[in-house]
Amino acid sequence: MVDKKSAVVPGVRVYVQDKHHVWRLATVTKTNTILCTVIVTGTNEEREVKCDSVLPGSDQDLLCVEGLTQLTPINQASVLSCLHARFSGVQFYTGAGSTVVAVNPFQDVPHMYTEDRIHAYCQQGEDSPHVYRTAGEAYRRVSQGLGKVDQCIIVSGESGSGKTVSAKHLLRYLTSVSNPLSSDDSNSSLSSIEQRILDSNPVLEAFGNAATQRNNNSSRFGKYIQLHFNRCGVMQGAEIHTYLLEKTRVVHQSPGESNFHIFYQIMNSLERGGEGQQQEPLRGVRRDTFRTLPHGVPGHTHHDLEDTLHAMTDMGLSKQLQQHLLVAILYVGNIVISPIEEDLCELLSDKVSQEAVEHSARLLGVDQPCLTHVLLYRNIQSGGPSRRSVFIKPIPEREANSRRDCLATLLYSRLFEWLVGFINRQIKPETFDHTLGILDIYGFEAFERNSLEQLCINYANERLQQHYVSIFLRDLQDVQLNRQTDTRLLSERLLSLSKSTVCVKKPRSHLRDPAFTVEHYAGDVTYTVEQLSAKNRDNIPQELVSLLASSTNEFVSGLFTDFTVDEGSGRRKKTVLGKFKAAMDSLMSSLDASDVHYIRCIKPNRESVAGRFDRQFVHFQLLAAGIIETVKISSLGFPVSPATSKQNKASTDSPSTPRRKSRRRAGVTFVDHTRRCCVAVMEMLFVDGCHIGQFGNTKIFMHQHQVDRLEKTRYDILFNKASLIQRKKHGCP
Ligand code: AOV
Ligand code: MG
Repeated sequence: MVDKKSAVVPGVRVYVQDKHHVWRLATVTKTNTILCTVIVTGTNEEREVKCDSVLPGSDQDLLCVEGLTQLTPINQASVLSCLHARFSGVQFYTGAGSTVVAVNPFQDVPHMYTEDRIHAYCQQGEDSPHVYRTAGEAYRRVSQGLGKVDQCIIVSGESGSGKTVSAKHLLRYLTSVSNPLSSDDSNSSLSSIEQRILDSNPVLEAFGNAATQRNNNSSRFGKYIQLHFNRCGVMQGAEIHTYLLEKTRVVHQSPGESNFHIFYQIMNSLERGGEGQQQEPLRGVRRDTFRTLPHGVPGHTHHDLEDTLHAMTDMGLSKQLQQHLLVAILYVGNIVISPIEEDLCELLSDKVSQEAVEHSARLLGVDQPCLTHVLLYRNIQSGGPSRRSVFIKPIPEREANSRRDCLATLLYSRLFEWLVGFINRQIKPETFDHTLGILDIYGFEAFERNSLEQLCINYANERLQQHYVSIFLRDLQDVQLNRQTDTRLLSERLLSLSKSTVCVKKPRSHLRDPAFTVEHYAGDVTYTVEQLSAKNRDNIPQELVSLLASSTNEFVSGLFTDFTVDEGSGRRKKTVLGKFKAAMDSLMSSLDASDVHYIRCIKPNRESVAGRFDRQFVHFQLLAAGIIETVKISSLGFPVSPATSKQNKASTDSPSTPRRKSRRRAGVTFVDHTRRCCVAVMEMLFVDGCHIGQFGNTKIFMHQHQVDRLEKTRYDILFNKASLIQRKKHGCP
């Protein structure tokens, strides 16, 4: 793997493959053309390895390298070892060109997220890798009208890698810096908008997150929050877009997993004598009253509900409404259907099931016999539109069970949609100029049994990965103009990472059901076919919707008055996957119209514990995500960022033609003059003697870290003066 065999000579440091450590640093002691003998660093262990199996080693103190592009050499072993060294040194963020690699610490590191740190990044020129640096850079561009102006920060990584926590820190930074004056006037309406945006987080997390095998607080929906700014960079509000809530979790959880947090929070509160506990439908209810609440979430207490309710109250949400509806959903889950004969069934006559239908009907504001009827019978329409008649037909047990589950999931998903709409009405501004989006979507998942939910989640991750790769491929084309390097290999490798292959394989022995396997960029996933197409069709019986729309509970009926069931069939029917794909298309268009910044989250171990860096596991994530290739591309030189608009080009291009002409007339070759200025600036800034970049006719080609430093210096000089002038000019406070 070392490019030239001659490089493997005695005394040279190399990385050798290792079963446990993946790569280990070693020093070559002897060599012939095929084999070499090495001593593994830090041990006396001598090994004989093939010369073409080693990678060039690093002599650097890897902990000191803040940016992976500064590594010499850059390869999978040095990147892995650098992240490992930094993790051991409690440095969880590392730069990778304009991307920040965030390794999940799995422990509280409060010193990393203090107000002082925010201040340091915002005002004092701190630029070590951090989510604050990324947020600061995106904010700088949106507030100064640079690049494509609209910005987006994509937080990606596998389940449990730290995306949601990172997104929260990004949001906190942005709400804090976008309106520094609001802290002087806590009663200003602007500060309350920022508070409401922050409050939306615990509320949506309570309703949309759950404990899975991978993550105790796993996001079960995708979230794209677009912060809205005026031209001065003052936050005006925000809009939240959500993607496909995993609604089936309301009625079914895989072994070891839980229902959505909000249910446990309510149960914790009621069990401790919380509000509502004395009133009839809620009297005496406990978590174990309900079939769909398998077990509690470790680490969650009734304080969580207090937090959620506090945030809900702040936003003007009535807690009573949700509490009753949520308990109704749980009671629906307790209804048991029992077969009478092949095509006929009834509600089980035991106490639990009878109470369940009674309480759910009452809490939902519908007639109990009507509720029972829609669960056990279906309407069949016949005749043309003018002479339509309706027949009532009993349904088999399996279908009745699906109807019961559909009732619960429909209620929950409508409630969630309503909640998002409510929050948006609270935070959406009337006018704004630019947006800065934060995308926190569910991470890649591969369980024992995977169904439509995982297919959608993994499809979303594929699309994001393709987007990431396409940006770097675009960059690579620019680099090709600049350098004669082995960019073909890099682009081939990147392209291979953005393609997934569907191959239908035989079901594995322990899976009795038919299955197919998709070779995703982040690994193979086998999806069971059972229920997949039913879930994809997502048929919602009209009778259920009509019943709920006629509820005497205004909140419940309000959820369904404008709700229309998609009655299309065959090709006309919009499937879940079809709708999800359309949502992803629209998201990608929004990303294409923005400058994109990346936070790539890495999970250091599968057990989610502090202090453990599983090199194999991290190595796999680095390779799958294409991080090594993108670090190499960033290290090859420019570009600064994917943006290509005029303003952005101005930072790397030399002056425009008309100005050049007028200077020529004055007898000065402007190009030369500009060149000298540029060289002087570069020499002044990069006194450490490192390479100052390549000068072309109209462009300077720079290393990413040089660009970062230039941008930072420019920002530091301009920030205070320019933003003050700009604010005054636009009449901003
Ligand atoms: P995810 O968003 O990437 O998973 P989370 O952001 O929920 O992952 O992180 C999982 C857990 O890791 C959190 O609950 C924290 O305990 C811990 N953690 C993450 N980031 C930090 C940090 N910066 N400092 C301390 N602890 C952290 V998923 O939603 O499952 O894809 O779909
Ligand atoms: Mg998450």
